[in-house]
Amino acid sequence: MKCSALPAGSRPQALATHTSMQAPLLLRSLAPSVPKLAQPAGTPLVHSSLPCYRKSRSCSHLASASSTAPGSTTMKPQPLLTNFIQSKEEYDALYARSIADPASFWGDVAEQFHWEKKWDPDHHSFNFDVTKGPINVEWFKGGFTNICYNALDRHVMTGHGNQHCMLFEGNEPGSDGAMTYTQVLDEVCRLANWMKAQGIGKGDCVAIYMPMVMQLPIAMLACARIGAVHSVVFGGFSADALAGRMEDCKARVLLTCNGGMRATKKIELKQIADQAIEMCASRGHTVDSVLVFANHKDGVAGAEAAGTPFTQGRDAWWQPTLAEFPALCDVAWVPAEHPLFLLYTSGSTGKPKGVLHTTGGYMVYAATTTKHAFQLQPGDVFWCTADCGWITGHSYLAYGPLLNRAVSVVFEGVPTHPTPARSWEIIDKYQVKQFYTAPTALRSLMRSGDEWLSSTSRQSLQVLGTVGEPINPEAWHWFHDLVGNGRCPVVDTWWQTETGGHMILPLPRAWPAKPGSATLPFFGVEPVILDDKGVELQGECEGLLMMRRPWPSTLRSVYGDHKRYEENYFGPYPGYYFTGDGARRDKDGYYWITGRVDDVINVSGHRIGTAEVESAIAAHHDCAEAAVAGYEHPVKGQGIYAFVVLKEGVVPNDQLKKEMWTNVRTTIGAFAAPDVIHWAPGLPKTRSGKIMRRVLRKIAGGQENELGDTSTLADPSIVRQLIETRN
Ligand code: 6R9
Repeated sequence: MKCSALPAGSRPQALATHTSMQAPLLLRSLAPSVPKLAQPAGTPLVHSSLPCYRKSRSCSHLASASSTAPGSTTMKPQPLLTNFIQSKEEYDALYARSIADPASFWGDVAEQFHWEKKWDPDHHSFNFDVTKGPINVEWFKGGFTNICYNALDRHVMTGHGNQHCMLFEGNEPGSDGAMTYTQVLDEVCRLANWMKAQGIGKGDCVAIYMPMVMQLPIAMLACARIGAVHSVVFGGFSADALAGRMEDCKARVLLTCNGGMRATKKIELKQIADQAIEMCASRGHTVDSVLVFANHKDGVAGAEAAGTPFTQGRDAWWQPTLAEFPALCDVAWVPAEHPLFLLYTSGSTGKPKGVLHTTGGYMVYAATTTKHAFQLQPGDVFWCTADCGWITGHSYLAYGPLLNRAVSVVFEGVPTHPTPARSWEIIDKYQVKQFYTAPTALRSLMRSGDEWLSSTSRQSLQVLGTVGEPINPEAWHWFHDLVGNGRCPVVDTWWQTETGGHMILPLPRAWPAKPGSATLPFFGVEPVILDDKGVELQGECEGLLMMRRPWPSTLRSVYGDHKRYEENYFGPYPGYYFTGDGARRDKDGYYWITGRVDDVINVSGHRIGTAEVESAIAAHHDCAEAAVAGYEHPVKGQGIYAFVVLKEGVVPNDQLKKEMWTNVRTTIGAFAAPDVIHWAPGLPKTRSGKIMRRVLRKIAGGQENELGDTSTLADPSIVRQLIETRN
């Protein structure tokens, strides 16, 4: 990995001037315009004139970053949550404070970060009740900061530039690399400067479509550095899905890659990206600039020789292009509520929603949960196996670990390649202390046999974590007893794209776990269980999981559709955020997530809306109607079961099945392809024409004895026909 820095003292090259600055995009309107920072007499803003990074190398600026914030002349409160939680009693006391006075609680936690300007004393406000006006959430009002500065510059400035920031493990054993904090900062600055040269500024949206290489978190950080808003699209999404997302957020710049290997499969990302750009163009949206990282052992030459498509004038190769840009770039100080990123996620209806997170609250919450969930200390080697295309990769591979000055492992491959011992070998190779993965991955490794663990020690491990779906007790025990040799707590973290960070989880060694339960809420999180009439249940109970108040990384909007945000999350039960999950609370107050209560399927920890799969199948000319349900799957958690009604006269056959299956792969991505296609004579509908999904779920799961009342169906006989035609 070549990441040379400019020699100390050398002058940054002049940046290209932008004669063609684009008109401000919509996102800009979400953020208040940046006022000139008030500068109280006698407290000079150290970072106001020179590029921050350049200063970061100057010894005269090694003073504590936060001491430069205006207002810091007064006595500083003691930062909160700097030490790990030792006991349930300690947690109880802090939790009570976080609920009684959230503004002062999170204000004290936020003291650990650099704020170019401190937040106002009354920085927090919210409304969760649609009947009382627009839904809004605000944290750290009045404060200005930058998450990239906090994740990188802050550590370089305090003398940790030579510490590893990321360790890269390629698809094939032996292909690896590493970057220090200084090297990452250099690369981030070069990329930020390139984006500025494309006219990208505060509030502009940049699309990122890359495999798991270090340049993916780098791309996210570079956007954040200049106040641009990133929208990472998972590399497993199809051209259609990428196009829809780029169009929705009006991304003019795409950061991508020639491709890569996943196990033995070649992924041609650039080809897919090109198709997506064409689709956008045909619908009137132009992507002007594409930066292509050459992910090949022979760099650009190798990627070119492998036939990567390239459009002159629009495309540029990452490595040679960025080498021309300076490794110094000013930080854009943004208001705490400035948009940081969009991440599209599936809901129960309509197209995927662009979940919007903002800067200050997300930063404080992602960093604090990372630290306490995993007892993470600076310099720890932390491995989160999630892809940055999902929220887990955002919060716990990129931002959370780097904000804590950890060493984050970036793994391009899959845990079963070349053998199911790969994860354990990587843990030993890098002496990983915290390992965070998904139950589906554990189940698949468990099935491969315990013998794959025997050649590794995994002695470095201290904390194990899971996310994405409920973990079955068997997998929990396998993880705890075998992978962690019974030494490491297992942290089952329940949270969502919308929550930005962990919500319910056991803090390691602070209270006893119960396999399958995420246990207790994190600080500031107030879960409520409602019955379906909206009545709050107390004590031991089961019902709908809601949140009574915001936490700092609450989603702030659905991009471009605040109404949908209000209706979706706050409409069903005014006064609460609706998670879409069901939960049970036991006698100890522990929460047990029972799964989605809406039409979202969770396949291998990936959320897929039934509506999205249905519309991809229904796009086939021979399909009259389709309905999709989830069913229990031994490895994936849930599988996708599609009931398909063919048009009159069409004879069902395997070729048709294949075509419909392919439709889903090309519209959404391979991970959403149905496991079962059932040729259905009809669908169970009420007299008002609503599909009775409860019945379909039971049939898909083979639970025909638990169908419940079907008397309200327009044609109750359809149920028997469906059971008979199931193969
Ligand atoms: C982080 C993430 C969110 C949905 C969520 C729930 C399920 C996540 C879980 C869990 C039980 C856990 N989920 N973690 N269910 N136990 N520890 O996965 O975000 O992709 O938005 O999915 O995943 O159903 O509502 P996202």
